[in-house]
Amino acid sequence: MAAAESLKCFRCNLPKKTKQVPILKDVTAELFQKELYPKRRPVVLRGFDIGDCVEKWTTEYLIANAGNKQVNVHVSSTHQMDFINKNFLYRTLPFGELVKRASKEINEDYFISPDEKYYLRSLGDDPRKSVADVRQQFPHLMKDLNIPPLFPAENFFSSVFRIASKSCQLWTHYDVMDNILMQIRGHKKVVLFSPQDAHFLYLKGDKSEVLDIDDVNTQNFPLFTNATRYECLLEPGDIIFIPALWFHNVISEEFGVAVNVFWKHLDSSLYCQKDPYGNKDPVAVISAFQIVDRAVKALECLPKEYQDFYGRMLVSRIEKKCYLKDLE
Ligand code: AKG
Repeated sequence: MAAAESLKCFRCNLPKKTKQVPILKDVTAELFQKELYPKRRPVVLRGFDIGDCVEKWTTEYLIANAGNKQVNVHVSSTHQMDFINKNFLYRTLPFGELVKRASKEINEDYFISPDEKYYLRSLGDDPRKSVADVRQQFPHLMKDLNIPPLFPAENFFSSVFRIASKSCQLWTHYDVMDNILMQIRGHKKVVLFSPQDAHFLYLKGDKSEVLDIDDVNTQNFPLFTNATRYECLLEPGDIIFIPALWFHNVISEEFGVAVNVFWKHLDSSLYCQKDPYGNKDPVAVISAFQIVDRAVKALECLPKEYQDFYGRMLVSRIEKKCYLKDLE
């Protein structure tokens, strides 16, 4: 009985619907651009030639070819990184030392504890001003990586190294630009949620407050189970296309090395111009948020039940005018 109850309990805090992200083999760049990209759905491309990195990038090779470069790393005592409550430290390490430590589960040299977890999202050389581009920052390694021509070269925004200890989990978030994530070493579980499910995800800015998406606290997050979960397991050599605004959460099943590339899908003028990380909402959205804040403030002079009623009217006005009608 106890076992049955715990099984029931385990099931009822998972999303009601889970779908697999399609894994397509031997898709050409032309087919991707013509047929898949316009659908704006996540898809895994398997068998695409991303270069020799998949065979060559052993820990020793990575250390030998980029060992001295200083990188800024997230270090955490737990595998589940939490940006909202910041349960990690930022520390600077030479790239080679990061690779050495992240590829092991227990380290002699550490900041918090021997089993601490490391996560690198590489930045530009001047993080406040310049955009990350692995081709400039790691030239000796990047001769082994082909960035596939899946988007117009002039729309390129940034390319970023993602290096993670085994079991490291990155919080659920969305990006404002289109993105391909190329998995080079290790397997990575990627879970995605559609932008249309944003209201089930308990957002703080671009991040979800729900950290443990595999065992959700339904008391704190009762609506989360209504979100449809899309998932896949990336193998070395796989590319996943993550369209802008699709939420994603990743878990590295082993020591993981990946590179992702962001590009602009909208006209350049629509993006925030001073945004080296490429994670600010489009300019029009920033002003829309300010207008909504003003609208909410304007209602504050009314009693609570009037605020509730007119708040709902505002929501349905936005729903009527902005929501897409023909959703799957
Ligand atoms: C992205 O591709 O935007 C990610 O957040 C990927 C994170 C990772 O692979 O570690």
